[in-house]
Amino acid sequence: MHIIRRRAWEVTERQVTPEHVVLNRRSLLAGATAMTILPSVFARADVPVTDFKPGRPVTEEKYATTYNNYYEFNDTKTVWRDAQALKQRPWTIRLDGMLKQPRTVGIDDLLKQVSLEERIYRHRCVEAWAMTVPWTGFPLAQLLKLAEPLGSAKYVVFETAQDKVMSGLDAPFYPWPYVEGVTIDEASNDLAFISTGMYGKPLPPQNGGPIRVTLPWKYGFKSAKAIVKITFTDKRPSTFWESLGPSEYGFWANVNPAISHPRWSQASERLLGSDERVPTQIFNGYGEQVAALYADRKNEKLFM
Ligand SMILES: Nc1nc2c(c(=O)[nH]1)N[C@H]1C(S)=C(S)[C@@H](COP(=O)(O)O)O[C@H]1N2
Ligand SMILES: [Mo]
Repeated sequence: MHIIRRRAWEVTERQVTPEHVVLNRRSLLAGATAMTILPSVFARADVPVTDFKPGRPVTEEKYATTYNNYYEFNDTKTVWRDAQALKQRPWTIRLDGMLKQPRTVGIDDLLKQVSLEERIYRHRCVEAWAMTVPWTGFPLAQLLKLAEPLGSAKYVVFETAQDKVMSGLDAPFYPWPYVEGVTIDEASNDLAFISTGMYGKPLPPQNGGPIRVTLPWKYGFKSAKAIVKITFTDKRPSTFWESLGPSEYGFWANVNPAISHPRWSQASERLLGSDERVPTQIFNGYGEQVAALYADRKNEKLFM
C-alpha cells in the first residue's frame, strides 16, 4: 500500500488519472508478462502520483522523447538517435566533497534506498519551448539525507557523464564536463527531484537516463542529465552554460517572462507537439513553492 504524502500545495483530490498510469495499471493486471516488462525499480505503476496542477495536457511521449537538448552528443534537436548508444548499466554515482563520507554508489543500490513517486511537472527550456512530463523518481532531499553533507556545505554540484560514444565532446570550445549546481536550500526544496523514469518507464538515455535532476522552476539547462558525480561544496560552482555565456545563461536561471533573453523574449513558450504558444509564468508557475528561497537575494541576477 502506497500512501500519497500530501503537502499544502498538492491537489487534495486527483482530478484526472493520466492515461499512461491507467495503461500501466492495466498491463500490471494483465499478469506476469507485463510484470517482467515493467522494471520495478525504475518506474512503477503503483507509486504515488502527484500532478502538481500542470494546467495543460501532458505532452505526448513521442514528442518529449524525440526533441531534446544533449550537447555531449550534438547540438541538433534529433539527438535522441545518437543518445541510444549510451549504456545505462552499470552506472555509478560518486558522492564527493564536503560530506560525512565520500563514496561511490551504484544506481540500483541507490534506488533501493529511496521511495519512488511520480510527479507531473512543466519543463521550460530557455529557448522558449516547453513540455509537461510525468517523471518517476524521488525528491533530491532524500539524496541529501543519504549523502550527509557537512553543515558548512552550501552548494550541490552535478557532473554529467563523459563517455566515448558522445561525439560532441570532441567539439572545441565547450567547457566539458557539463556541470550544474544549486544551493543546498534549493536542493532541499520539495520540488527539487531526481528523475529515473518518465511515462512509467525507465528514463530514456536522450532524456538523461539513467539519472538526472529535475528543477521545474528553473530553465531546463539547470536540469543536468546522466549524472555521474554529486559534489558538496561551499563555493559557487562555475557551471557549463554560465561559463559559456554569463549574460545569457546565469547561475540562478529561474524562469521569468518579464526578463528577456538578450536575443529573444521569454514572455511565452511553445508547447512541444503543438503549435500552441502559452504565456510563461514566473518561476514557471511554481512561485508559491520556491519564491521564499530568494527573499534575501534581491541584488542577484535571479532570472536568467
Ligand atoms: N548533460 C546534459 N544535460 C542537459 C543538457 C545537455 O546538453 N547535457 N541540456 C539541458 C537543456 S538545455 C534542457 S532544455 C534539458 C532538456 O531535457 P529533455 O531533453 O529531457 O527535454 O536538459 C538539460 N540537461
Ligand atoms: Mo534548454
